[in-house]
Amino acid sequence: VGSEAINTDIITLTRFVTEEQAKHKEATGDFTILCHSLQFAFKSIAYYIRRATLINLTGLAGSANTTGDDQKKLDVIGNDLFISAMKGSGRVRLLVSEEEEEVITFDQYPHARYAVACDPIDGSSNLDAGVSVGTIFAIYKLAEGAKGTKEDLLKPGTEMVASGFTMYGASAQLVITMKGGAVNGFTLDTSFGEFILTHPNMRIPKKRAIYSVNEGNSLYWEEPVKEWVNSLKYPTEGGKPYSARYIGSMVADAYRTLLYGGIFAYPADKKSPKGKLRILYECAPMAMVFENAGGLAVDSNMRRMLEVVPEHIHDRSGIFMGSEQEVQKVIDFHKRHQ
Ligand code: AHM
Ligand code: MG
Repeated sequence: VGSEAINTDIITLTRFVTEEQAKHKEATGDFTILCHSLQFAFKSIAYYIRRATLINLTGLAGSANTTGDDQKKLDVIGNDLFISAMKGSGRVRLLVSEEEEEVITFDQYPHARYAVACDPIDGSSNLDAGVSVGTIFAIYKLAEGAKGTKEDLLKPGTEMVASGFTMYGASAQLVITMKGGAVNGFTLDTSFGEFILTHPNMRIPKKRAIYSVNEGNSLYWEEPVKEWVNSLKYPTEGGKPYSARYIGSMVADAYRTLLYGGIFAYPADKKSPKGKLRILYECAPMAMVFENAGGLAVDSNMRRMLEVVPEHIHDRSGIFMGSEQEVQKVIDFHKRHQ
């Protein structure tokens, strides 16, 4: 290989965040440190997922989390790794995790300025089959004089300063975006132990004929949702029907949708009138990624997902997110029913 073929100017996540911070003269470096701890959580979770079948980490932990889901052993380990990384950063005051009923406060760091919401291992029902899962995170900056209680997190997604996810698939892919910024994708190079910028400025295609939804719930769907999905499957005037793709791990379905275009939906329905996915650590952070990549995200009332305010930390919502034109179709079907 000629030396010109080797990239010697590799952009790691740490370098990327450092360069971003340099653009803001008021920056203190706290966010860079927080990102460093986030990365460590992703790397260690990736490591245990990869080794799970070998070191007896498949199966249930024998407990259920706050929302009644059975916890997998890896749910517990992922949660512990994430909490410990956030605590260790010394920059996080508050942490909400899908696996913890109450908000966690790190009182040893009363001056820490960030609040984080996370789903440490989303899609964990897929774990034992070796299917991709992921970690989702949302980062909020506490207001000056904030009390450091859960009320500081019951805010609309528009208040987030950064969000993203890591998908543990054939490789670990980290997608991160900051308020008003671009979406950037990094791949974990396991030999370097570094996330490397491989997908700069990700833009979602404006449209694509792929839909991703658990159609097994269609019995419970509201009319507009039924009509919308039927229109994709039975197009008029000889159009081609859409392809269906549903992994059942939102992070993996979202990552594909971001790259290829299309739409991912988990609508509220007659059985789950508030939807299934949680606002703070599933819907809102994903919505920020999709919007910043040029897509759209709305709830089941066709409100902008980022403006939905959770009533409590584990509050749920319906969600439709993806390519602008695909989400617009859903909105149009709902308008006809008003
Ligand atoms: P989890 O947080 O308990 O893993 O649940 C969230 C997951 C999402 O990743 C996925 O999109 C959805 O639940 C799948 O739900 P269903 O099995 O109802 O289709
Ligand atoms: Mg989840």
